[in-house]
Amino acid sequence: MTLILKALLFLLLFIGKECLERRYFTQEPPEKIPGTTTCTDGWLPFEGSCYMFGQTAFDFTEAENFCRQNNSHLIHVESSGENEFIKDHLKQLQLRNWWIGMSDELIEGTWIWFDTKEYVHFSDWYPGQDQTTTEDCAIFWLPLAFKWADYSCLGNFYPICERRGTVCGAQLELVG
Ligand SMILES: [Ca+2]
Ligand SMILES: [Ca+2]
Repeated sequence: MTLILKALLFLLLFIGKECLERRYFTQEPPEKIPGTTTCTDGWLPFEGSCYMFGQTAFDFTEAENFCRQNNSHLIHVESSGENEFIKDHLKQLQLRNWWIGMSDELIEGTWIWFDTKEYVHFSDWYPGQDQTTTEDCAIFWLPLAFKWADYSCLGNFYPICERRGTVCGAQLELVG
């Protein structure tokens, strides 16, 4: 295989079609490309992740399953930037409560991400809304401007699914 063919294969495998299209076939200035998150249709990009806002209400377990069927998980909110971005977006949607992918079912008051079992570090609880023994799941709570509240995992709310997006730019530097 010639060097050129190998280089082309590398580009397609490691950068992906969407990045190439953005890089070479759009009018966007090249300096805006690095770090841009690309998502498939219907998913909202933000800082390396893609989000999908479900249109059917589920209990917590069903909501997580819905996300898994869409190659994702219920949202992990890991920074104030991510939290504010999502809350701003929720204000533009139909007014609803939305699941966050965490639980304190195993140890009351200790919140972990449901799929990875890792500790939750960032939080945005409405005061007093994280310590209820009968409420082991959490939502963006509409009446409190989407601050977080614990709630029964059997509640019926809407899923926000999150998965990794394609971040264009970094790999291009290696080739170019
Ligand atoms: Ca996240
Ligand atoms: Ca609890």
